Amino acid sequence: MDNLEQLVAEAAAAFAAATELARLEDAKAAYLGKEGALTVLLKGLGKLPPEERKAAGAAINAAKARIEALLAERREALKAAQLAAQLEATALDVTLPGRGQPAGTHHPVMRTLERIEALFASIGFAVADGPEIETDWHNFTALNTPENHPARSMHDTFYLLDEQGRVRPDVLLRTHTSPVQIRTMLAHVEKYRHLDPLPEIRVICPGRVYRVDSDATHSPMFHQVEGLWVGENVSFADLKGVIVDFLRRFFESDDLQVRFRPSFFPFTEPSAEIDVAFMHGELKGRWLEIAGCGMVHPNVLRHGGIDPERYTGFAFGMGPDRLTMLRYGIHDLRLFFDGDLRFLSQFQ
Ligand code: 2NL
Repeated sequence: MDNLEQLVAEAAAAFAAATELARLEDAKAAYLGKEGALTVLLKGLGKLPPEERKAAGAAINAAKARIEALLAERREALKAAQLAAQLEATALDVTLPGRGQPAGTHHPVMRTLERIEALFASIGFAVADGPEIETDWHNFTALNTPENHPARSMHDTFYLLDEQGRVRPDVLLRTHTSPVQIRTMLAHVEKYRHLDPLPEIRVICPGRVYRVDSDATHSPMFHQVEGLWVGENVSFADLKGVIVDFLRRFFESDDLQVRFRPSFFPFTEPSAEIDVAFMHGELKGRWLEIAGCGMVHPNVLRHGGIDPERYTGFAFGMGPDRLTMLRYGIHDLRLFFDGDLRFLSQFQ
């Protein structure tokens, strides 16, 4: 019987030493399995003298029951520990404050565009947009650009490829937003063909444009805003009034000096470059080129379906990227397009 006490103590120690359920089942086999110590003892009962069998059988079964109880107890303890560890590993503290979703903000160039749109809206301009992939006709031909003009070369303009990877000479990424104004004129004359005279066109066209050019002050994609006013008696004096008023309001400076310098564009005649001189701040007293403008060339009006003998118009184009750089004192254009939040989040 001391042997049985010893066996129970051994089993208790073996079960306690098992720290995983699988090891515990291994330990069980040594005592309760087919070849286990207790099974062997029970099988051996038959060899005992009959008068000893009953007592020995009872003692072995009592020991077996104790071992089974120890096993069950250890099994429950290990299961509970395993569950506790699993819960701990996957614990989720639902009382922690959320990480939150930062609200985001408008891109500085978009803020400039919205400002420009609001100022022109206040004097009766609509906003129009159109495709960034354009035809050669809308982007160049309709704008009176000569066939051999350098802007039409692959050095300056991104052309699209056909299925065989060959350059398509007739489809390109627009190099300015002027094609939107061509489309606006064509749609306008179609819509109001029953009206005489035609209602005036007053529209600005903001959007992305593309040129083969890349350095600190040029990006292959940049923004442009063009404006167009067409009517029966639209003059260069109207052009000057609209532009000067716009620039003074845009830069919030009533004494902003504005200068119109003769220039050339294929799509306007006469044409002018617009310079401004700031009277305050970092740029005080310096003339800076800010936009181009002119009276719409008769050929361009004609391509827009408008009779240049009856109607005149002025147009202008400016670069909101550059205007944004001036407004915020930024010296590298690429910062606008790198998508670096350390830069962009400064414009809240
Ligand atoms: C510049 C110069 C300019 C225009 C754009 C235009 C559009 C039509 C007809 C005539 Cl549909 N002209 N646009 C005219 C003069 C200048 O842009 O320096 N842009 C950044």
